[in-house]
Order: sequence, then structure tokens, then C-alpha cells
Amino acid sequence: MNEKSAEKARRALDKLRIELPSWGFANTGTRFGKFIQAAAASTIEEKFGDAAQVHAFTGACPTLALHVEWDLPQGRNDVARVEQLSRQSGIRPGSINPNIFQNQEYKYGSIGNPDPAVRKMAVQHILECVGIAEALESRDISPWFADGSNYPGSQSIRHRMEYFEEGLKEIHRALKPGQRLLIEYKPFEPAFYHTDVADWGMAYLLAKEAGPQARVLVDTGHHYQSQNIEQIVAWLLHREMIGGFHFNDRRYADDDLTLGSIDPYQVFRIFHEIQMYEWETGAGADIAYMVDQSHNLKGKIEAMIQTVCVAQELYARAAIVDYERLAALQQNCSVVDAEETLRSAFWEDTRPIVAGWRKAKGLPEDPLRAFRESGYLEKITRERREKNMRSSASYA
Ligand code: LRH
Ligand code: MN
Repeated sequence: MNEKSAEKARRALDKLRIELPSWGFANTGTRFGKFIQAAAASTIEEKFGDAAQVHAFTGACPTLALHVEWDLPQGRNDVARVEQLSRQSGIRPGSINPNIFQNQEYKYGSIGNPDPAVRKMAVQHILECVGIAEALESRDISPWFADGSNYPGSQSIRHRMEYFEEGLKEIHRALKPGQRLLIEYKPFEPAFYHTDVADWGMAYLLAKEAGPQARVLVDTGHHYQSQNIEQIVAWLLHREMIGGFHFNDRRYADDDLTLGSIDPYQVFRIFHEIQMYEWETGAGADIAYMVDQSHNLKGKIEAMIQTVCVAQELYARAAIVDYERLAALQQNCSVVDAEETLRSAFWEDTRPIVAGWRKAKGLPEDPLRAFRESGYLEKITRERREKNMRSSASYA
């Protein structure tokens, strides 16, 4: 790789920040159960501590996404505790994720529920999340709605749209200046006939309807197999309606596997669309890069370190694309040369550059190895084993 490209990669790495999900450090599973890890985090203290480890070894993830019911079960009353943990760990609270899918009342939906009392309850919870975000100086409130139905005819799809429009407008009215409402879409699961916010277009229209501080959140696992995700990203960039990503990887559905473990070229193509947009417009795309994974078999902290490293390597590859040349080749419809210009960047091994970037920042060149040699895992395993092994593994 020539020095010009290496410098472009280093500048891109200086910019890239990845937000980690608190729930990615906890024992999670599938509907067929979960395999308990003795070292997993189960308290907000442990989640901040583990996130601080990943940031200490990678230097790229200074914020932690919080899921309110799981991390702030007392709502606003837990804010002071979270602020204290943030000061202790050096990790800032990131996006605030409401939980409008777990409570029994949400059986037939949250803000899309035919029952106005349940809609009110869901909107109230999200309004409390807006308050928590303000108190924690977090910018983004990112609700995901499991709302939908399982059988044709069992719900009015159009009535539920109206409920969503009303609810999101009420929430948007409560946003403080600078705050953003990130609307996440998902085609199915847990609803298996229709999901109210099923794709980017529905999220886009609801965000536009809600107000100017609403954006769309793209979870890479929330797409049908044949969907062209980078084309969706290009649309949302073009319309300045993309707010953030939940990065993960999948072979089949919303598998929440580690980033780039199945299709690294997919992630590269997404980063390419963003960096070519930034090159062409000269404007930084205002995107929150977040991870949303559940590590059922891999060690939680190791999986996070892997994820951040892969994101850095792929983001650096997209940064070294010769955009001047590519734009000219696209204009001339030089198909093969344009493709080769993009692909040749993908085949560049950016790991030495990323390792050098870390070294220059006083970070370990190999974060995974440094973490393994740190003894942190052995320490938390001793501290947490007894508590974790007591927790239930079964689904039903
Ligand atoms: C839904 C989702 C959402 C989170 C949850 C943990 O599939 O992607 O972003 O709230 O996972
Ligand atoms: Mn998600």
C-alpha cells in the first residue's frame, strides 16, 4: 500500500468511533435456551467495566449503548448511578434504547396497540427515555418496535400506522434541541405475519412524519436475504435521513453474529457508500456507528474486540478507494475498471496499517492478544462465576 493510501486509512481510523451495546456483554441466548458464561456481565457496573476494557485495547469505542429496562430498571432514579459509573470507567453513556417489547402489556404491540392505555404506557416509557438521555447528555433515543401481528386479518395494519404516527409525533415534540429519534426497522420476529415498521421505507416515512430530529436506524441483520443494504444506505444518505447503524452479521435472518464473520464484503460496500458520499459532498455523514450483537458461544469481550478490529480494518479499506478515479470510471461506464478500483481496495490487507495506527496511539498492536495476556478474564471469571452459574439457562 502506498503512503498516500496509508495516510488516508490513518485519517479514517482517527474519525471512526464504534458504540458498544451493554447487552452484548450479558448472558443472552436464543429461544432454545442460553449457554451461561461464568465471566458474563449481569450488572450495569460490570457492563461499563467490560466496555472500558474493549476501549482500552482498541481506542475506538468510548460510548456504551444502554437498554433502559435492563440497565436502568429504576428509570430516572438510576441516572446518578450511571453517571458515576461513566466517570469511573471513562466510558460515556451512548444511545438510549427504550424497551417497548418485553412487558406483558405489549402482547399486541406498544405504540401500535389497539388499546389506547397500552399506547399511552409505551409513549410514556419512551418519553422517560428522552428525559434519561437529556440527563445523561446522550444524543440519541433509538426505539425498536416489535409491534405487528401473527395472522392475516388479526389486526388493522392501517389503524396501527395512525397510532404510530400519533405516538412518534408526541415523542418528537418532547425531544430537546440536538437530540435525535432513531427509528429502527425489522421485517419480522417476533411478529411473523406483519411488522408495523418492517423496512427502511416505512421507517423513513414515519421519521419524516414525526419531525426534523427523527432519522432511520439501519440494523444490518434486519433485511431479507436478497436486499441490497448499501443501496438503502445510499438512499438514506442522499436524503440525509440516516441516523445510525446496528452492526452485526448473519447467514440467514437476524442472527446477530459478529461483524464481518459471514460477509465482510457487505460491510465494506456499506462503508464505501458512506465514504464516497463524504468524499463527493465534503460533508461528514452524521452517523452513529453502533454494534448490536448477542454472543451466544463466543466470549463476550473477545467477540467485541474482534468486532471493533474488523470494523476498523474494513473502514480503512473503504478509505483507500481511489474515489477520484472511481467517479470518472463510473461516469464513463467503465464497468470492469470501476469494479476493479473498488475491489482492489477490498483486497488490501489493512491490518498492518491499523496495527501501526494503534502503536502510534500507545495502544497494543494486537488488542485480542493483549486482552488475553491482561488477566482481566480470569479475574472476572473468579468474581462472577458463582452468581452467573446460579442463573437459569432454560427458555421455557
Ligand atoms: C431487535 C434489536 C434491537 C434491540 C434488540 C436487542 O432485533 O436489533 O435493536 O433492541 O435487538
Ligand atoms: Mn438492533
